[in-house]
Amino acid sequence: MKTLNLGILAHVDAGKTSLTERLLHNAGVIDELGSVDDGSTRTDTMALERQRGITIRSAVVSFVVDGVTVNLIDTPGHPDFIAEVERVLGVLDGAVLVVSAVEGVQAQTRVLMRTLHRLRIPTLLFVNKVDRAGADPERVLRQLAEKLTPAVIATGRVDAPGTRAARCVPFGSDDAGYTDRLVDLLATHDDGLLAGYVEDESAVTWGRLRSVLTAQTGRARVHPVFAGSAITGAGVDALITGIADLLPAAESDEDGPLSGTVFKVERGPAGEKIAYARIFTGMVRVRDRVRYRRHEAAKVTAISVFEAGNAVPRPAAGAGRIAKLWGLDDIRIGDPLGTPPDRPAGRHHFSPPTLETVVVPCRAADRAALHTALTQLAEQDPLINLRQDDIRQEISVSLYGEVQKEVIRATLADEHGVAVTFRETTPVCVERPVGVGAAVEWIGKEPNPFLGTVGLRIEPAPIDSGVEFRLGIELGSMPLAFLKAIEETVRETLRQGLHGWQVTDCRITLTHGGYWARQSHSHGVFDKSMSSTAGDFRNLTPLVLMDALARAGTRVYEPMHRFRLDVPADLFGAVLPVLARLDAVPRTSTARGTSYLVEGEVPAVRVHALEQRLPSLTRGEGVLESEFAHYRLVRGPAPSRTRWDHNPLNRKDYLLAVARRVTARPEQR
Ligand SMILES: Nc1nc2c(ncn2[C@@H]2O[C@H](COP(=O)(O)OP(=O)(O)OP(=O)(O)O)[C@@H](O)[C@H]2O)c(=O)[nH]1
Ligand SMILES: [Mg+2]
Repeated sequence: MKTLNLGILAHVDAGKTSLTERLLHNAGVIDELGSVDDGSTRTDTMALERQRGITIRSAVVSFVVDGVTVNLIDTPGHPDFIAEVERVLGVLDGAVLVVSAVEGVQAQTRVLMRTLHRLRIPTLLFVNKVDRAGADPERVLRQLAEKLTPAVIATGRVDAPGTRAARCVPFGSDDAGYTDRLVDLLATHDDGLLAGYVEDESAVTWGRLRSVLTAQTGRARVHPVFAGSAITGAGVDALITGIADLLPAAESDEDGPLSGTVFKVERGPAGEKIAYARIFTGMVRVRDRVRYRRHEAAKVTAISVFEAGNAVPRPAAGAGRIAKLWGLDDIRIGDPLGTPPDRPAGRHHFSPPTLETVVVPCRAADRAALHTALTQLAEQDPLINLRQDDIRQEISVSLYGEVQKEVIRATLADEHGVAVTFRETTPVCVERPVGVGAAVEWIGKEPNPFLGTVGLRIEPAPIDSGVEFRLGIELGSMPLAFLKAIEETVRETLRQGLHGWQVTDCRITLTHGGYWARQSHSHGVFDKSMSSTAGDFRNLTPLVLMDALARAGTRVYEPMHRFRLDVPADLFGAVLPVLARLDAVPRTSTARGTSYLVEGEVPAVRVHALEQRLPSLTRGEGVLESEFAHYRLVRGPAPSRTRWDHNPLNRKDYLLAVARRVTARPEQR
């Protein structure tokens, strides 16, 4: 049987979970419709999700339509949980992007569509909530074309929108307006179609149009738009038909070598680790030994596969499937199984968390328990990026926002019995090199205590280009293991620059490399004191790199959000001084009827304060949307982050020696 792995994505509250529930119901998987408002849906299963009525973790359920098993992945819409969406993107065959017929295109809708587009994931759009007062599907359709992509086409019309009686009527082959619009859209990527249609309309059959629509949807060139209501069920059958007809099921080569990706990790009732993996090719069987990361092959002890509703135990899972795997104890999110799939895993599609905070146990005795609990949370959510400061005995986590903080607090209390508070949220800054800096240490020369020669040059690279590592020496001039050790260590070292922040947007060139070949005494025993090892390069590289970085100098940049703020016109004057106090910079303000739309930038760390001030400031009418935009140079003294140093002694002595040399030769700075 074919499988289609389908993501349901949207801005928060657009109705993803309600739609998932409705799809399961209409597909005959569940008899009774659960509701988000009662906390009874199949996919919001965490206590916190049920209490708060928002999705926090992605969840998988499935149904069968026209002989295709559809694995539905319901994702969270709140921007604090965007990491959950990120992990899912790499395993999808298609997506449904949900947009509310009342609110229309929202900040996260744009972010998600951009990403789906970039990844070429075939996507249908669903205009939900047509039954709600204020629903205006026509307006939303125009917005989709203006704000998301012109390559959209409505597949039907909505009668009586904004009422419980709202109905969706699909366009048929007899609707000339629809066929004209289809031809117009599809001809952009299919010259033959337009020529044929111009010559003889009747030659282009309905069947041909449908098949071109399917092909172009499958290549993510066009996006058919459906409309309906997850609550009344209007339009949902048409959506199910669209999913089955228009989205491409997974190619399933079960005979090839095993290749898969882990996109979710959870703990079972007995604390056992369960990995959710999408299998791209081959097959995984119970008792198979599978390879992931650099790890020795580990044994799969049990498998469940999603079939007609829930996950059911099976002896094997083949290509195309999503499988739950037991037994892979140290598996992590993003790990490839077997041969890494073509799709790049672990790449970031959204911006990383821009905030961080120190987690403080209420009882000092809970410190160890807190560490264990946070380590488990980090398995499920690696982007929280746990960091431990051994000197201050503090643990800090990275965050997208305050809601995530609250979820962490509640999870620690409910699931681990650890009560915590948080220090003030601070921004996660980055450092960029100012100029070019180079340094080299020679083997056998003071103060280099290691058996290796390493020379590195660091220079600024374009914004958003990340870290590029280049070889300035011949590839064959050093053993590959040493080169790899140097590159890995360079990337690791750059996680903490001169001020303790990740160094980015730079190019590092290995300018010198040297080693002493494996030496043996006459009796053939390996002599460590005369032979270079990868360890020498791992130890030496940070020293040389920090030396080069000190010469280049760095500047610290803080994360900034782009915001759109809709405020009642009469309160516009009162809002501006508040924006100024929060260090927000309004760039444009446009009058729109009875309201003003202010757009500008605000430091990421101030977004929450702005959100909190808004209701009282605007009689509850203000609407704020914000998303990460870029990093801005910090004015005034650069904030420093405590260095979490793995090898403080070595590095400190060395850096002191370097510092003395650098100050003695100021012309090199
Ligand atoms: N009237 C109406 N209300 C809806 C519809 N779909 C969802 N809702 C309501 O909208 C609210 C949010 O619905 P959810 O299904 O939780 O939305 P979501 O997109 O899953 O939200 P997050 O996962 O938190 O991003 C709930 O109160 C639903 O009852 C709809 O079609 N019509
Ligand atoms: Mg939800």
